[in-house]
Amino acid sequence: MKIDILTLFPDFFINPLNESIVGRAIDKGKIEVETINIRNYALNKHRQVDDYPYGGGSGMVLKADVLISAINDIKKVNSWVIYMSPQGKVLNQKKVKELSEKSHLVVLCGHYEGVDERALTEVDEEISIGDYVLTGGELPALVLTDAVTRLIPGVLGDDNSAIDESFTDYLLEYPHYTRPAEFNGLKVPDILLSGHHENIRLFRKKQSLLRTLIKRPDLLLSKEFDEEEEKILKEILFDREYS
Ligand code: 4HQ
Repeated sequence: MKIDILTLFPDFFINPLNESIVGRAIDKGKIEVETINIRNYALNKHRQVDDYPYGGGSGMVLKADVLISAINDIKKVNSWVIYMSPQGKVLNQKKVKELSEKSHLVVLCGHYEGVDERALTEVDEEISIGDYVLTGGELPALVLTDAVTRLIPGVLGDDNSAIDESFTDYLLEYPHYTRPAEFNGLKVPDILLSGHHENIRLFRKKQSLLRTLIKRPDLLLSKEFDEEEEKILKEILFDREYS
């Protein structure tokens, strides 16, 4: 997987991409990330990338000719061009999975008031990271890069099935504990100390379902339940344990 990020602020990406899991994925060659300065594609002698909006108003608009020559220079036959924008579909784990299966992503980061609408003729998809307004598309591009990177085979572990997808998608994580077994009178649930792996797995799944029901019931609208999850939900609903 290669991710090309088109931005006016390439320096924005230096530290975040060299830290932790994404940094290691780049070092191990699992993913390649390149930042490309939009200004490299400025056409006129002033190296101008933006201009005043027709019709008036505040802020500057990134020029369509500059953006289109940048995108066309970078994109190949199998590229998927994304524009980070609050007008896009809000990113979720299903979309992240879909994007992680592409071979080349081109991510356009807008700034100021945004981009000349005509630049979107070269964009395959607009994606938002949430319903709030940022100063630019750089943080959204980093969010997308991070979420996609962890799904690339070999990034989190040797076996990507270790990230049990049907389980993790649209369910909150179960509670985690580490030593000591008792702290300020608060005990780690006995079952986690039992060594009974199947019971532990079911306990965690039930905790995930319960937490999602209570804290983020909206997530369950996007979720497909497997048989085991339906069984656990019935146990919860009827306060009963089936054997
Ligand atoms: N912006 N999700 C305005 C965002 C944003 C978001 C990016 C601000 C684009 C021009 N992008 N620029 N939320 O707020 O993706």
